[in-house]
Amino acid sequence: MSVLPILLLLGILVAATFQAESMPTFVVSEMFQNSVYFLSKQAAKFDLRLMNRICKDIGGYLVEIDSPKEQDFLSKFVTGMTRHYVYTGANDVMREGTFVYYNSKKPMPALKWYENNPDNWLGDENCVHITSEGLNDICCDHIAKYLCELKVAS
Ligand SMILES: [Ca+2]
Ligand SMILES: [Ca+2]
Repeated sequence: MSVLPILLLLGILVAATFQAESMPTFVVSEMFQNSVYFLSKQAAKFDLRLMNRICKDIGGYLVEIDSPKEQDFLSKFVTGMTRHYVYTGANDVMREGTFVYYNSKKPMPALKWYENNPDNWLGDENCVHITSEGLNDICCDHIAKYLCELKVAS
């Protein structure tokens, strides 16, 4: 019996493992106030816990928008960068209609929503992505990109 098929299979397994463990890469924003933002280059099935973990691995957390100015900055940063949804850390998973940030658990302040949103469409929109015209609530598991926020010492 030839060992070639076994070697090929091993090669595929090694390649798949390498792929799964390779670090995601990011596009980095300019500094805004005391933060820089990392936009994931790869789109992947979103998961609040997993993406916040990845953000933590690089020293940050899933983005928490604290002011209309910060929203404006981020909306400009991601617009034109990608056709994918860009998730934030905001969600109303725990309590419908009450948006909080995943990492800090702090409530999301009053920010600009996209027209007629949040609408919890089909009763299943508990995560929040950035659009050029405001925030929109969507399902938590789209294939999408996400933003990490890293605090920079002032
Ligand atoms: Ca909701
Ligand atoms: Ca919506």
